[in-house]
Amino acid sequence: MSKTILITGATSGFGAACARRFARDGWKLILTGRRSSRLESMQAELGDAVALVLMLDVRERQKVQAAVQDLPQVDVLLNNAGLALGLETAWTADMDDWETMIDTNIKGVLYFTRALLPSMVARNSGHIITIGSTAASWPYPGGNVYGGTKAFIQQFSRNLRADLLGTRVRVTNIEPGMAESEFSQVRFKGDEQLAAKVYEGTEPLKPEDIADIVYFTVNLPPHVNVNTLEVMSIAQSWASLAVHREKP
Ligand code: NDP
Ligand code: 8X3
Repeated sequence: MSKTILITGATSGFGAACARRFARDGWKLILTGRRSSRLESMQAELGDAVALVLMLDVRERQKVQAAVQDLPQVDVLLNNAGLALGLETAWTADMDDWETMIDTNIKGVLYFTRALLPSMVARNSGHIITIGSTAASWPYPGGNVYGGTKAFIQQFSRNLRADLLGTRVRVTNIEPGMAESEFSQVRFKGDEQLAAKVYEGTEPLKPEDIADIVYFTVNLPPHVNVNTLEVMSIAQSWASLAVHREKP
C-alpha cells in the first residue's frame, strides 16, 4: 500500500519539488500552502498522487489542529513552509517581519508536529522532517531572527529525538545552504533584481537537490535515523570570522 507524506509549503521551491519526487515513486501526497491557485495546479499536474490539498496558513493553530484531525494516516510530515523577511540589522529590522518569521518558522512547525505526533507514537512508526538552514549554525549580518528561528528548529528536532527514544518514530533536520527558489523574492518583498543578485554568477542548490535528499532520508532502512544533514552547493563555504579595524 502506498505511503503518505504531508508537505507544508508545497506551492513552491523545496515543497513543490518534494511533492514531485515522492509522487514519482508512488507516494500519496497531502499538500498545504496558502495560495489556492498553486495548490490547484499541483493537483492538476500530479493527479491521483494528490490525496488532499489543504489551503491553510501554518500560523493558524486552530485550523491546523482541525485539519489534521480528519486526515488519513500520515507516514511522513515534512515541515517545510517557512521564510526569511528582510536582511536589515537588528536595530533597523521590522518587528512585524520578526514576528512573521517566528510565527511561521517556529510556531507553524510546532502546530503540525504536535498535531501529528500522537498518531505516529500510537502506531509506533512515522517520520518528522524539518527544513532547517545553515543559518541555524552560521551567523551572517542581517540573519538575526531568521537564523534564530532555524536554530530553534535544530534544537527542537534533537529534543524530539530524545523524547521519542524507544519508539520507531524518526526525526530528521535537513539544513540547506543557498538554494534558488522563491525564497529571495519573498525575503526582498518582490524585488526581483535584489533576489536575482543572490544567485548571480554562482551555482546554488536546486529545490530538486533537496527533494532527492529528503527522499533518500525517508527511504533508508527504518532503523536508520539521520539526525541532522547540512548541505551546501559546491559554490558555497564559510567566511572567516569578521574583525572590525579602526582606520589609522
Ligand atoms: P519558497 O519561498 O519557494 O517556498 C516557501 C513555501 O512556504 C511556499 O510553498 C509557501 O507557500 C510556504 N509558506 C510560507 N509561509 C507560509 C504560511 N504562513 N503558511 C503556509 N505556507 C507558507 O522557499 P523555499 O522552498 O526555498 O523554502 C522552503 C523552506 O526551506 C523554508 O523553511 C526556508 O526557510 C528553507 N530554506 C531555504 C533555503 C534557500 O536558500 N532557498 C535554504 C535553507 C532553508 P504559500 O506562499 O503558498 O503559503
Ligand atoms: C536560507 C539560506 O543563507 O539565506 O536558509 O540563510 S540563507
